[in-house]
Amino acid sequence: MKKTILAFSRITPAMADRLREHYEVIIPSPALGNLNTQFEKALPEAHGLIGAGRKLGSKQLCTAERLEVVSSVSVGYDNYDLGYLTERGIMLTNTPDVLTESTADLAFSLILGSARRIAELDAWTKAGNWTRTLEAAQFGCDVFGKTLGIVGLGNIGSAVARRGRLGFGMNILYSGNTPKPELEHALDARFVPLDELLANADFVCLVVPLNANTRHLIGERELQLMKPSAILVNVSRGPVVDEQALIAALEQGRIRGAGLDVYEREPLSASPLFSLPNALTLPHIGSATDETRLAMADRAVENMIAALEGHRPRDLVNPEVWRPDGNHG
Ligand code: 8YV
Repeated sequence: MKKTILAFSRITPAMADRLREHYEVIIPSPALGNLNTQFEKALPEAHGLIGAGRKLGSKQLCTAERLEVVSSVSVGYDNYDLGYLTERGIMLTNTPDVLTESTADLAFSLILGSARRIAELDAWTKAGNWTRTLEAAQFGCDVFGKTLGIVGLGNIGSAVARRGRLGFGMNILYSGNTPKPELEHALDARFVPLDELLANADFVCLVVPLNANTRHLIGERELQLMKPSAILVNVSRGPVVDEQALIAALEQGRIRGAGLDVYEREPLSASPLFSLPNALTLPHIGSATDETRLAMADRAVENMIAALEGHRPRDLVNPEVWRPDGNHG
């Protein structure tokens, strides 16, 4: 009998077709009624779950008795209760590497977009305001040659550092768990404590995973440490920043601006951020390019097939559950 895969968010038709070559595939659809009800009804049948952007832990998965693998179409896996999955011997896979460059591109878009006030001035031009000379109060700030502080020098952080150093002649500071001597050598990057980074960077770019240590890593105290001329960029996860504290800092002009792709609650609606001209707000699009989403989809499907066929998936987040005899579930 074919194994069953249940999608817990939209998956592309190409992903569905590839999975259907081997498995029964259930994709909840708005045309068939409530999505949650469809998901919950199908859960006890599912050997594999695939998707992104949904919290999955003991509460959601207690009826998923046959579950062998959760294949997440994302690099971050803060939505999943890793301890619970591991305890149950359920594999969790993600899609690292393939979104590194597009997310670093987006971080740089936010750096440049905030520094040069791109969205604000685009709206100004389109509103027909360009009948008079731009005022000095509308000027941006330089990026070239400034100091870029990267919080979390993993794959994405390193890709941001490369852009900053090689493309924009920036001085690179970074903080995190461990120094990366190879990058220090290649990019002249300097490993410093977070407080030192905050006090010296013109741009602070957050690229850490969300976990108990990084939740509200940037709060009122940290924002106070930043230069009034500095810009905060977040392409990691919203809860890494205390959003209320950030809004207060932006309202009071305690920092120059913020370029945000992620928020404490997503999707973001009716936020004070919307009326702040010094906040650039994007709808979580770090990996949202045609090429990257395709690559993420392929990787997630490959991980799923490997796991269900008894091969070790390439991107296994919890290797301790791997049993070479393929005796999962
Ligand atoms: C994903 C992300 O695109 O990969 C991640 O961790 O944050 C995003 O780039 C999103 O989770 C939807 O797949």
